[in-house]
Amino acid sequence: MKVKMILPALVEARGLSFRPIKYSLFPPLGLATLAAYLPPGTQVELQDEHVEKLRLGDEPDLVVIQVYVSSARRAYEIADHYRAKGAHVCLGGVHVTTCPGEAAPHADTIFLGPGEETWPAFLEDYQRGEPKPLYWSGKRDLSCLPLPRRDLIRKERYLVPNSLVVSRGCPHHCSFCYKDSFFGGGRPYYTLQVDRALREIAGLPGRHLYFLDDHLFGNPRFVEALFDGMRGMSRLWQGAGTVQTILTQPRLLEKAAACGLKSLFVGFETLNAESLASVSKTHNLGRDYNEAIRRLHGLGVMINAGFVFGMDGDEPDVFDATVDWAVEQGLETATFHILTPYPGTALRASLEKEGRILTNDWDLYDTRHAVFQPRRMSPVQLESGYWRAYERFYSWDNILKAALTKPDLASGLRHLAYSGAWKKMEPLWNLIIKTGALGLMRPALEGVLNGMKWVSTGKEFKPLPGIPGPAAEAM
Ligand code: B12
Ligand code: SF4
Repeated sequence: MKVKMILPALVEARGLSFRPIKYSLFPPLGLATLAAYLPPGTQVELQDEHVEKLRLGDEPDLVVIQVYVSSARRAYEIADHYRAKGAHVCLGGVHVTTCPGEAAPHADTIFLGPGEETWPAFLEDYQRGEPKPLYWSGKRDLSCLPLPRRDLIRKERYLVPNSLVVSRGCPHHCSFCYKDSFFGGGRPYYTLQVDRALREIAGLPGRHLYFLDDHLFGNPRFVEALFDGMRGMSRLWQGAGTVQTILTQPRLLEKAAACGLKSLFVGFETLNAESLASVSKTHNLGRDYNEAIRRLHGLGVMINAGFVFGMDGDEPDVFDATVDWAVEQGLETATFHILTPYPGTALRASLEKEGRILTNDWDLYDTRHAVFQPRRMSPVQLESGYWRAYERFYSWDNILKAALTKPDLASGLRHLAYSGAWKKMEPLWNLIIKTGALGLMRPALEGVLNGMKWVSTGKEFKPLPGIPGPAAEAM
């Protein structure tokens, strides 16, 4: 059996605002996970259109396509192409789960929800010659999860090939998030077994890891055991957590830093309490954001702050106010989004009820476009404010100002290097990607994360004076 697995590129990939480095960060982990269930002897190829040109002249028996909202159009194009050639086409992923009626005409089989249960069930049916048109994941269990087929990933095309997930979903229920629509009708949050997670980590080469879990700290018992197991593995890692965890789980945070946490994505979303309440982000309400930042910085952990613009409490001054605060706080990087009512979310249901959805063109659902009518500004103000926020936050003036908030030279330099490299070296990144030398940049990334220290001697490594940081054994 010949199987072709495809992550189609989003429309932006062919546009002027495309940033190749953003799409050369992580490999298609979901597809690599599904590939691990294929029977021995299967001929399988995995292609990610963000980093390579698709070869569409082949004749696979089975085609597996992962569909995100902003790549749906392209995914359907590819699906139609292979169906016309007689392949059995399977579509799955977040967008298929939330818009099954739209996806079904382009597929022989669609999959709703995570694939760990439905995909092996389909494979059995397919091999018996009785594949069904739809599979829905009700049981959610990762106890038999095989290791992803990383051998199918072209590692040289990614800056961070060591991405992994040790849980699925999230215990919270923010109204704009994909989570409730994707995991609806079953367990909304569950984890791997600690031993299995540690086995996967131990098998990853190099030092750097990136946990793509929505909320790595969602199950404190699980994650504490994971961090204990990671101590002494000499890892440097990044991941995502909530303000609530940072403020209420100090021990967990210290353990995270002790086993190599270097930078955390934190969903601050907004400084405006009315806005937080309007999207049911209740676990952020009333929290002292400044204190959360002090704690992370105190442990030597850099922050990638997530902000969303366009919520109901937002006025036109929200962009400048957010950026000014982020710079004052010395946040290293920030990711701004325009609030986007993805299909299947509670946010979309309420905006639809109020007649505020402006377009259903999924190409524009990329968090860069205003696809709904904001309450206290115009869509044009929302889009231009979003771009201004990026421009201002990543101006050299503000990068420097934020770096100067750091208590010592080394962490100031780390801030400059990390922030500058991410947004100010675009042409250089493009060149590096074109020449296929992305892998060579990994030691540089590790060095910057590690406080501008490029050469480490494993357990003997001592933190530079003045850098508060993890225990030496974990560096
Ligand atoms: C890493 C990531 C990225 C990375 C790269 C993704 C990649 N190379 O795969 C980058 C940074 C490039 C990125 C970009 C964007 N992302 Co993104 N991203 C993620 C993130 C955090 C993790 C994805 C992941 O690896 N999950 C782990 C693996 C194991 O799970 P999985 O990929 O979902 O695969 C499982 C199932 O979906 C299913 N499955 C998937 N496909 C198929 C196919 C078949 C046949 C079957 C049976 C099953 C199946 O089985 C897999 C195993 O269970 C998710 C959030 C999340 N937790 O999913 C958001 C998420 C996917 N991103 C999202 C969005 C909106 C975007 C952007 C549009 C936004 C932006 N401005 O950045 C862009 C564009 C994406 C695009 N290409 O169209 C949304 C998608 C919403 C939607 N309704 O589609 C998500 C859900 C987050 C959110 N904001 O709500 N993203
Ligand atoms: S905390 Fe994050 S992942 Fe969890 S529901 Fe809210 S937005 Fe989604």
